[in-house]
Amino acid sequence: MAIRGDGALVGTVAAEVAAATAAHGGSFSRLESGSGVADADLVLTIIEDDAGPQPAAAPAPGDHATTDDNAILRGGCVPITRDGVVGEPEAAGEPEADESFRLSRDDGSVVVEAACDRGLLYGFFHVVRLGEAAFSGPDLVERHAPATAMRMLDHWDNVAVHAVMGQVERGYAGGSIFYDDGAVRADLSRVEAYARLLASTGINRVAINNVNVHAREARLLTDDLPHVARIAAAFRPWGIRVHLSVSFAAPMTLGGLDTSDPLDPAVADWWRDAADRVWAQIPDFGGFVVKADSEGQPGPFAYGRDHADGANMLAEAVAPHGGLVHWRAFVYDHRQDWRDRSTDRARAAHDHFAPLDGRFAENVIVQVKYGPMDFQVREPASPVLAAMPRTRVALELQVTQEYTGQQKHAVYLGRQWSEILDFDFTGPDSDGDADSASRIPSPTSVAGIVAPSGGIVAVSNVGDDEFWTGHPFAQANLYAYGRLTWDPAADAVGLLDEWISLTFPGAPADVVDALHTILDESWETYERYTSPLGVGFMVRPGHHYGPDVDGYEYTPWGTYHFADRDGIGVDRTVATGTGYAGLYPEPWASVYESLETCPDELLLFFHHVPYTHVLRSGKTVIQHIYDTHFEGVERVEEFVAAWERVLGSLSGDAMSDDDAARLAGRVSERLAEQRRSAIEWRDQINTYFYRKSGIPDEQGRTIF
Ligand code: GCW
Repeated sequence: MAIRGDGALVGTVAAEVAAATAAHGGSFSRLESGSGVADADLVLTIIEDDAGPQPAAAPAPGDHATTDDNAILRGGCVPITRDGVVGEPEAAGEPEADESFRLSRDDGSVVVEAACDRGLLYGFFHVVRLGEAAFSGPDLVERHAPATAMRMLDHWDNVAVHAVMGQVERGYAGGSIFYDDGAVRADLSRVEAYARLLASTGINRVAINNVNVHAREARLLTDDLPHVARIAAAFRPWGIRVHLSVSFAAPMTLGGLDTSDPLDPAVADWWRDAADRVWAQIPDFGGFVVKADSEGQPGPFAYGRDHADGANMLAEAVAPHGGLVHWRAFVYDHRQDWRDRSTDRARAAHDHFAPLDGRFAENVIVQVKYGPMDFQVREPASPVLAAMPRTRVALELQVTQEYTGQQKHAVYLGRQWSEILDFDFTGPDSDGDADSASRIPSPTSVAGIVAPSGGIVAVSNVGDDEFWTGHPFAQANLYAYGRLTWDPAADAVGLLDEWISLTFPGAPADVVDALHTILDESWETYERYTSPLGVGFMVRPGHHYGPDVDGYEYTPWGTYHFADRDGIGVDRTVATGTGYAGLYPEPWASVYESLETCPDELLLFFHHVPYTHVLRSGKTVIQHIYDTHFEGVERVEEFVAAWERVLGSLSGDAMSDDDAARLAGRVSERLAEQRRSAIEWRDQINTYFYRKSGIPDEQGRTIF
């Protein structure tokens, strides 16, 4: 193998290759730039030619596997040194535009070429992912580029253990990899390993602290900067920039001012100084993430200002450094009166943000949860994503399984994310559908809207757990998330295949089959045994695990199902309900408005119907509830059986007996809990609706 080129990340690739050849044999040479490219099975090289740097057409988003394109890639390459010093772009174009690489195979030898060191890193991981397959097959030339430059993970990690939320808010994988006992960890080796694994999936930005910024965490912005710089240094060799969540009240709580009014010049000065200090220590720092006027976090409302006022003031402070402000659209009234039927939480983000379209600065990204409520197993795509054409918007997903089984249940979310990314605002059968051959998302799909704009963000599911993610299979979610940010058109089950073959290399076919049996439709399975037909919640208040049908029904959180003896669901129609359905462009507004055309899986999100209402599937709502809840548990029983059948096949070439035993133990324990919990869900939901409706199950199964 041979590597040629300069740039900090070329060093990273060289170290990887050196370690690989030391472990597995083969030779490795590091070539001087300017030297000829050696004759080797694998050559990884930064493009060099006599013409010097040339601006070239940046590859199209999602450009992938084109065999007829020999164009040399040369976009805007912004070198970052080992210390994070950001150089001048070598060529015109957006900083970071060029993460692309070209892969060619000629008679079994592979050459990876990239204009920038980041591209070389991704090309290297691409070859690793392909394994032997990279070197076999017909000659080819492929160009690969990420669909979006913004591929981010947010951590909801607290520095100090929070009395209610713990070390990691909604974390189900042990403690934080960054913080322990009130301080940034001295040993960041776990963070280094994390950076490497994230880079291998395509992630290039990470926010390292909870969006709920408490007093201790606020100080990451000031006293702790040297420690944040250490974390940034751990991520840097892997092409990942670090961001911080900040408190809008910081000028008061940290700066001693008597206001945080975004239009007060002293406040703006304070933020400018704060930003200057951050970038002085971390020259490639990414920017700030802000949860403002949401669930008790401070924000501009206190001063009669709006979200654009707040975000733009911060944007101005970070702009001289090329920084970004991720401003979250998760804003709603969490102190609503359940008696007030006119307030609909689903409307809130749209009501707050859509009118502000066009007012946000260029370096503000409005970060929008995928659905209008809160990371439920099933929600319609948020209409906010389509409502702000003059604003940079990012899609926010949740890899941590807050409402989807908390990493106790095996729930592979890749399919949910694919469905959201593919959702086309111009309609189900529109001409704008993604062209699967070119893998370019339709510009009117969620992926097509966010890719050239604010990109994709998700809440991480990682902690200091020995399997990283609590449930070992939850690693598949982290993997698929990263890969989907790079290529939103990737097939979700195909990504599972990748994850399985990389995680269990050489695993026997029965193990691979068992993993597919468990994971392929695990999202739909979870949906079957939990809240039905898009109605959402029905979880235990506070920790959000396990069934509690009325747990949130009379609370201030705005998450109601309105079940009574006659029917269930939320009337969000324009005709008789909250009007939410009308926030979608046509044809969706009409599709959702009408009982005849509303998709079954979202029926109770949009409509209040009698239990005897007949779904498009031909079943009544009540019978659907019974059937899906019995089926859901039956499927989990199949998961358990599938796993038990392969327990003896786990250890082998790639896994020691010890590792196999630990894996088997953890997965078996989690599957047992999933089974117990699914039964609990089934029985509570079925019993609740049987008691409400008085309508028996057609099949006479046990309901209590
Ligand atoms: O889903 C809710 C969670 C909160 C979280 C909030 C948010 C960080 O229950 O724990 O707070 O969303 O997204 O801000």
